[in-house]
Amino acid sequence: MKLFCIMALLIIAGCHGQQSAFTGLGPVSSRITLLTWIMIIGAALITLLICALILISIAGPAGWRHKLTDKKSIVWGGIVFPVVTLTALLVYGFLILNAGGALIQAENPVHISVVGEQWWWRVIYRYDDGRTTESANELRIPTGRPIEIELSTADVIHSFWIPAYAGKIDMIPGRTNILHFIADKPGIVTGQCAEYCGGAHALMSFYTMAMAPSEYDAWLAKERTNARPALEKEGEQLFLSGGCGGCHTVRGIRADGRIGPDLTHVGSRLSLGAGILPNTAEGFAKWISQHQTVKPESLMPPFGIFSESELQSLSAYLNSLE
Ligand code: HEC
Ligand SMILES: [Cu+2]
Repeated sequence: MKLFCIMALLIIAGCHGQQSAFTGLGPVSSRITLLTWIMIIGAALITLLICALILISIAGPAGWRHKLTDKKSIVWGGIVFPVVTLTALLVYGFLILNAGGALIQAENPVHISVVGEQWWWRVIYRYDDGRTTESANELRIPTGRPIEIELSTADVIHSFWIPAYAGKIDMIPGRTNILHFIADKPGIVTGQCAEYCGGAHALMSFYTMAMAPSEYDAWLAKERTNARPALEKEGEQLFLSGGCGGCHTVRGIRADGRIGPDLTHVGSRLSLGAGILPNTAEGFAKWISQHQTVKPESLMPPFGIFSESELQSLSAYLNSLE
């Protein structure tokens, strides 16, 4: 019993905060939360009713017991009631599945594509003029506007889930799935890959930051620009000579690799390694020297080639890419 209580407490504690479907920060997730409550409370009431009926059938007065075996009771209680309840829930569930889509028709949505990669997220902001800007492991969105996210994958099946805003949708090879939602107010929440996708699946997280529309526009304008000229010349040199540019893009310098995350403005992001390390100079140093320990199986090759001071300047350079 004690163990059960502890487990239950742990599970309930997991429901709180940044990564919870009960937070309901937008109209889509609020509807999902309402459906969840209807299911939980409904299931509890029906369970109580069944328990009462069992008790009556065992120890109730003879008249009541007789009534229970009535053909009428069986047809109404055993067939009509479950069919009507389950059909109503099914229809309601379909309406909720469609809730995001209905929101979008009203207004011109913000277009973002997210590509699942083992084990990080490629995020592409799409503009009306057809141009794009790439980022990674973080989604920034304006509040109050419908968001349309195109979900695809570069390798295996992943599942994109921001519980505070919407239900999860799989990223399936060869397909593009669409997710719609709205963020009601500014704030930061986390999301997670929700489909086992290999070794570092549990370490495939990301942040979502909802911003006031004017702040978002200013941020996006900055995100579109090239990397600022390096203050850390030595760090930039190490980045280029270390071969980092073969896999990473830093717009504005000779680094246009497409295998790993775009690092043009990596210093302004909220985390490193898909939600694994803090975005600080120490975080960068730790990522470069120990990513195979903090994120085992990560597809970035180990780099043991840098001396301590080289590691410092390389990290300072990356941290300055705001
Ligand atoms: C063979 C390709 C490859 C090379 C070369 C490479 N990386 Fe990476 N890098 C990756 C991949 C893939 C990831 C994503 C790993 C993950 O999160 O699972 C990554 C992630 C990162 C991140 C975290 C980015 C983020 O958005 O969180 C940083 C910082 C980084 N690399 C820096 C470097 C530096 C510095 C070098 C050169 C010393 C380098 N990388 C060389 C493939 C590479
Ligand atoms: Cu996964």
